[in-house]
Amino acid sequence: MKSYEVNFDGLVGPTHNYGGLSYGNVASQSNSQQSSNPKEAALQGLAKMKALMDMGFQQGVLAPQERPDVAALRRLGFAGSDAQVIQQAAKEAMPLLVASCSASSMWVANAATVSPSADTADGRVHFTAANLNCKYHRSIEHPTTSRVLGAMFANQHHFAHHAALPAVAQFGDEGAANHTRFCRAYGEAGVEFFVFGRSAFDTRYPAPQKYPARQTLEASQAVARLHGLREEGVVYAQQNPSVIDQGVFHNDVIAVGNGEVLFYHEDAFLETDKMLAELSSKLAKVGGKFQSVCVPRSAVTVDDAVRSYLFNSQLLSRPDGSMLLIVPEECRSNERVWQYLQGLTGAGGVIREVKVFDLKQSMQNGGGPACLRLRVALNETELAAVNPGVIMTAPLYDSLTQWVERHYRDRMTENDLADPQLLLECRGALDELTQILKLGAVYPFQIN
Ligand code: SUG
Repeated sequence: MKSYEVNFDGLVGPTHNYGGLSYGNVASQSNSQQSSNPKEAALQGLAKMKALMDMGFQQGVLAPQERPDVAALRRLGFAGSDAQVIQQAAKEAMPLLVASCSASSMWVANAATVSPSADTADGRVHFTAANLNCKYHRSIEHPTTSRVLGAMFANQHHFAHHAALPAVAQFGDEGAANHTRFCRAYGEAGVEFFVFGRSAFDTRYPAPQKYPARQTLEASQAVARLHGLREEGVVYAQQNPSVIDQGVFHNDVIAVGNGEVLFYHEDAFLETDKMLAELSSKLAKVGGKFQSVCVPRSAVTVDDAVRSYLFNSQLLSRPDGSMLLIVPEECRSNERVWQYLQGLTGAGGVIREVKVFDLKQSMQNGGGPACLRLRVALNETELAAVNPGVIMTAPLYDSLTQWVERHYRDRMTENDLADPQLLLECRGALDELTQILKLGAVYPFQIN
């Protein structure tokens, strides 16, 4: 049976702004308070989806969330009508209003961890929504994420959904940003690679000193258990704490894998050789031949990687078995990174081509091409069981582009977030979106 990797990209929400909310994420902190352009952000994301679809890749779309999240503000004690809640928060606790307005659900690599049916004990595709417990503005995403994923992958015969892990730092879970799957073919059993930043219960593991390690070993292990993965099909590795302290807040900022290939920076992991050997032997047991492409620090420094997002690229398999790397424009403007990429694609190795996309609006908050997509490996039958409303087609691209043009503002600052009119605009837009994507009622304002 045919199988595919389907990339579901997060559609940027109408409140996209630079709130400076993510300590440890260099771009988020350094662009704090700048004015953003939500319309441009959404169109840049849609252009990437369309381009990948046009190249023949399977592409889907994941809906944004209701923001401002008035219900979250009410839980923090703000009261009255919706407009009063927003106004009171703006007056008394602007950072909380900003957090409740973040469009951060667009980085859907953090929405969930997904295990394909070939890896799981019950033969279904398993999803665990990520609790994103490290940052308040992200921790409020998972209930809606679960409803949206449930509406997209609604067939219980093929899809199993797990609620987010307990919402405490010891089970901090950032979803697929710290998870990669290696396989010979998408429909065959593979090896799932979980990368954690620290252990919450075992003090023998080192931890970063400056910035938080968002993903714990115990969270990764819980996800593997929930999904029914075999021990022989799982590898755990620790991120190098010193790269977290240099701004690598997720592993997908320093490594990306696809098929049988891991593309990573020399400084990305602890005990790299042991980890590579384990990946290689476990993949061999399921018929795969592991290949690693290490980028040496002498060619690209960790700082270059953080600034350019070289590794936050999408590594995609082409029909001839070679691979294509989708990188952000920032890779072309970094001389060392661009030179490295020229050498890489010219060397006759597996990574043969690089395509550049302008994702500046997202990049300025620390989200590159890979952050914007959730990968779901599906066989033909499973793909047919996905809600067809969320699969990208030329007409859907047109509808979504027109929808963005109709509803999105082209400038957003902190003052705009305090405007109660914004809430009404967003709800109107999202109500229409759920019809376009055939999701049914998924937002709090549609349910309560
Ligand atoms: O969680 N930025 C996101 C970026 C997530 C990138 N995702 C992956 N690497 N997979 C984060 O730090 C910034 C929001 C703000 O500051 O307005 C933010 O949430």
